[in-house]
Amino acid sequence: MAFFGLFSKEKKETLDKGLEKTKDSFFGKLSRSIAGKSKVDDEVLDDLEEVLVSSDVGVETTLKIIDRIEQRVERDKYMNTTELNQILQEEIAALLAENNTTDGTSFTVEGEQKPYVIMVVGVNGVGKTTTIGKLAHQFKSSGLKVVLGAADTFRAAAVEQLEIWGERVGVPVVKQKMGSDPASVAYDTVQHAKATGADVVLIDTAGRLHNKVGLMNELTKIKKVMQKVHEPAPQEVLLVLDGSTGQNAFEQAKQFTAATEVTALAVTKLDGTAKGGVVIGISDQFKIPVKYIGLGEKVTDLQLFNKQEFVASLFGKE
Ligand SMILES: Nc1nc2c(ncn2[C@@H]2O[C@H](COP(=O)(O)OP(=O)(O)O)[C@@H](O)[C@H]2O)c(=O)[nH]1
Ligand SMILES: [Mg+2]
Repeated sequence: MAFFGLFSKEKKETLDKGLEKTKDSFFGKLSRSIAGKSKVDDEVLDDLEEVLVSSDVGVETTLKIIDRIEQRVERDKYMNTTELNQILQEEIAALLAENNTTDGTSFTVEGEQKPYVIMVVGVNGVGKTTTIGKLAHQFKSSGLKVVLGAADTFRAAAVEQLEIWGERVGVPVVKQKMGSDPASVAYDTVQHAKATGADVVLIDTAGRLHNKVGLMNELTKIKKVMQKVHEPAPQEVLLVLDGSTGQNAFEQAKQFTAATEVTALAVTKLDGTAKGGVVIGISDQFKIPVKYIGLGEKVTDLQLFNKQEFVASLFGKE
């Protein structure tokens, strides 16, 4: 399929498999709601609206999609319900394309700003450490020298978990003992990266959103301290969101982007959930690009988010 270009067969299979539950749930609801109806009329559009909202696409994005389809029905006069899938796919793809963000491209980590520091933030359990491990693997595989910083110092297990990823992927992990100052760990990590000529630094952080001011202060402090060793750091602040929490992920994105400057988003755990529609809403509603999607627990289960591939997979025939 020419559309997928260099998108490998294996990656497409991971994406298709990861989105299976979302797809089954969405099209199950959709076909039930249009059963017995031949024409796309107001009633069908009302039902479609409900299907989209209940699939975690989000109210605002749903309204935009319905509006587009209404305009098309207006233009084309008569629209058969059998055409609805195709039209829905086209309109969702067109809507997402309007959001002018880079698509399916990685961070540009090469160049003078070495090391390229990516600070990873998000609440506990969303998949930060796992995403860091997967990212480290991708960067290393592309020939870059990577260092990880264990700045989630609140739980002993957090440091250990990052070390396990470091060993698995074959990249060094800079750490201190549990309970030490996260900013100090971040400082050491960037310093280590500079001394060893590393290209990429990934900083793991603790996420305690229940204290917004505290979190904001802590993230600001980590940034400032890193800047003492390396002025452009952090070049990216990657917010990780758990896609399986649906609208909750949306809320977290709102709160975090209000609390600190976020430059990119990763939406994890899309496998095993029917709430994958949330990626459509997040991608539409936030100016910050969704860079990565998590589709499983394996090291290879992290993909660059490509809107067109995502929509094509969601609507793809089995
Ligand atoms: N199925 C699935 N599980 C994931 C994914 N990303 C992370 N996880 C799991 O989610 C749990 C929490 O991840 P972790 O990286 O520890 O989250 P953190 O607290 O934000 O660092 C772990 O059991 C991970 O294996 C994903 O894309 N898919
Ligand atoms: Mg962690």
